[in-house]
Amino acid sequence: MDILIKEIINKERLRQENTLTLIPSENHTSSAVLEVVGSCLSDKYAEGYPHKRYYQGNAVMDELEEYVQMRAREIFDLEWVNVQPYSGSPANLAVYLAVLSPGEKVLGLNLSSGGHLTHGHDVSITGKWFKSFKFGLDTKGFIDYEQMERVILEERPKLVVVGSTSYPWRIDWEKVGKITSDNSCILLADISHTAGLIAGKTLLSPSPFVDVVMTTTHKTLRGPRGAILGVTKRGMTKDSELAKKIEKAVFPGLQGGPHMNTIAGIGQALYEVGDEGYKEYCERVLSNAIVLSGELKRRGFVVWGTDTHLMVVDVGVGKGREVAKELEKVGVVVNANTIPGDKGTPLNPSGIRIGTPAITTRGLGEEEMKIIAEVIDHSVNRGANNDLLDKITTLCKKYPVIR
Ligand code: DSN
Repeated sequence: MDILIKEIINKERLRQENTLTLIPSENHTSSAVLEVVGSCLSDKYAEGYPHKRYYQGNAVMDELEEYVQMRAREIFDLEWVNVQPYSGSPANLAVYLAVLSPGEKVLGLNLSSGGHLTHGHDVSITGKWFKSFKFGLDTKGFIDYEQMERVILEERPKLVVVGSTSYPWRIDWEKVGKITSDNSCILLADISHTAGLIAGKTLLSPSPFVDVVMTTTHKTLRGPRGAILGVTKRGMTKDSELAKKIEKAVFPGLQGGPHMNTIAGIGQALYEVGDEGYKEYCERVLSNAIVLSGELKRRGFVVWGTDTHLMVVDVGVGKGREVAKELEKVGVVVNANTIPGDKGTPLNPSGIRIGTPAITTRGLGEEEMKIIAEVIDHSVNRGANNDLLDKITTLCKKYPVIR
């Protein structure tokens, strides 16, 4: 192996082991997932779909893809799935391509309210090539469902995207489902952040209430970096051609050969949903987040959230990035994030986003959340110091990343 690459991998492994990952979209995969992703499956071109490939030698790949599709359909209660998207952004874009023509209307959650770039933000192709409308939050920091309904009635978007990247509360899928129940629009649920908790049945599945489901596979789900797209029974009823349109949009519309090693890794992660202990992992992700947000509030922080795996903490106007850097010095890895009504800038927002999936995978529990809250409090208010670093190092040693 290239000695430099080997050293880099080793440095990153040590970084992960010696710090606590509190970025809510990151996690630690099992050694089985890593092994599968690094296997000979990486060598095979399999453009097309099972039994409709453009290359010979794909009987084994057909078997693999159909097997992973079956698991994904069952776990997420979907009528049809596609496991080929390279990641969340191309997966969302495939739905736009399937449902909209350039210039047609889409509605999504504002970036500053916790939405994602691919939900129609101006700098994304989804906001540049399509006419994008937004909904936001009410005065209490919850999704403003009335505003969502009002914009739908006024603008009649053909696609409504509901999901988030930093919105910390559960989404009322039943309510969103009712608002979008007629055939004038397709409702896409982007469950990238919560998919693992939905798979574990700790959070409610949106599938009965929405038309299309998209999830990345590497966040709470603990798989490799990839994505799954699915059409629900409701989606099939609204448009019997929807699955076919999305299938064509993924390949040949947007992608070439699927990454079969990643698809197998997704299959492995879905298999692990059945592991003894998976349900407990999901419940502890939530209880850890609730305890951590409670402890931070008790210490005087203004915290947005939570009843999910993540929260956003107000650290002062424009100070998110500075605070995230200070926390990294004591081994606490978070990212700067906007808070509702942020008076900072997108580059220098006023919050930090914190999530519990990766530290829960390592085994940390409620007592450790209290220590993390103390370290965050002291680092933010008095600056990083060696005592704080020692506290985090002790936790890292006690709860190693198990591969
Ligand atoms: N980058 C992901 C996240 O951190 O939530 C979303 O794409």
